[in-house]
Amino acid sequence: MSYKDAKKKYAKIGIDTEKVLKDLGKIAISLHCWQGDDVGGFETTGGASGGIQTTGNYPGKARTPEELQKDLAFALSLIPGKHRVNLHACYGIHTGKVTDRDKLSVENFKPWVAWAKKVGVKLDFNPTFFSHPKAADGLTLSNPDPKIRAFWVKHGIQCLKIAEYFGKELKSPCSINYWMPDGYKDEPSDRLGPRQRMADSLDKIFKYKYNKKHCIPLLESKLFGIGVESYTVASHEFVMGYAMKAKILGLLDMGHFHISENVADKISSFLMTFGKVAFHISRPVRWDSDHVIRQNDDLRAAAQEIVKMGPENFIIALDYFDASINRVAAWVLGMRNMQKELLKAMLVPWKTLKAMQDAQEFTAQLVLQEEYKNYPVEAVWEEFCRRNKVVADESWLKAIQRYEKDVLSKRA
Ligand code: RNT
Ligand code: ZN
Repeated sequence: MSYKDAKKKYAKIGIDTEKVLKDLGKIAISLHCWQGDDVGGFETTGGASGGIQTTGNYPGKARTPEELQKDLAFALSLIPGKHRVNLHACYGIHTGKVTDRDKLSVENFKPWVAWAKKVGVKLDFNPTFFSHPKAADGLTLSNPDPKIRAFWVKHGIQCLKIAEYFGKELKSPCSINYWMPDGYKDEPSDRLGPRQRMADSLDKIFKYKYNKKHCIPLLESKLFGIGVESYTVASHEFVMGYAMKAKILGLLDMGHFHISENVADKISSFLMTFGKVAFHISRPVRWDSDHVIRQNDDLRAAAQEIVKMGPENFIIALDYFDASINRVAAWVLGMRNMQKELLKAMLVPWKTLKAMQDAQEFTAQLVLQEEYKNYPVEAVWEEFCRRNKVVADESWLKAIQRYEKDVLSKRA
């Protein structure tokens, strides 16, 4: 079906596809740098710790800041719209000796800002509370050793300064996400103490008077990690409570709940509590929380909630890592999948369906919810890509394969 015909068909159910195209173009998604090198970073050569793991050994992983930046820019060229790039503190750039985490500063991130300006993206940030000797026992901000806690508190504060710098330089508030892997493999005897220490450390970090115009702190919860199966300090309840009290935003990661929980259902409550919702788009598969996202029911449900509650009220970031496939393809596919689900959700007449719910017309509601799934989304997607000068169909894979041959395969 042509875009013109699709436009007419959607108009009949009260949807203005021109407005949809404009609105979709306004949604900036934060692309996670860590898919490009298996959460490696530029400090050590070891893999990630803290209960997260990237499996696979696909050739072509980015080994230097230049390679990562090149891959990111190439991925962005295959994704419609303007987006953001999400950095982790372990991606700081060091000349000579590596600056330790408690001393990281804007100096380590100046080249990233220069790159972001050149490519035309905004930046988001994450302190890195893992892959470090002082996180070797799996405890950072909740560590029983006050010296180790103090080290990580300093890291948390330095990162706030870096986030402020990103926001100010790039003229767009930088969201800075705090995720601490702290937890225990086996049943702890004390569940309260670590949480009290964690809260105390966070208090110390957020005592730093960061400029709210330039950075937005987020706090991410988790259920369990690999090797941290029995107890996570920053659990969902901990995060909800702490974030509310500290007046920062809680972050929902789609991979951090029991497999049968409906994460999309949590969004409306989060919005009521915080006024804004920070979201990590991911896909849990059994005990891995971070597979490449697919256009599945979970993603659809999340996108629908985002659209219904106003995308401007959301901070959307991707979070997964797969080293078993082409890493650049993993980025592009995830971004396009997210955009496609947002588009599908925008092409549903929610006003009509909500009215049916309130009038208790459940038969009509069910029938239409299903029938609308087969409306000509594809024609609108093609138009969106055409206007953004990227290919709409799967031929972007050819570009990836060429890049793999010309660039990635040469990285021994
Ligand atoms: C881990 C969290 C966290 C990380 C990144 C690398 O389970 O989801 O967001 O994936 O910070
Ligand atoms: Zn996450």
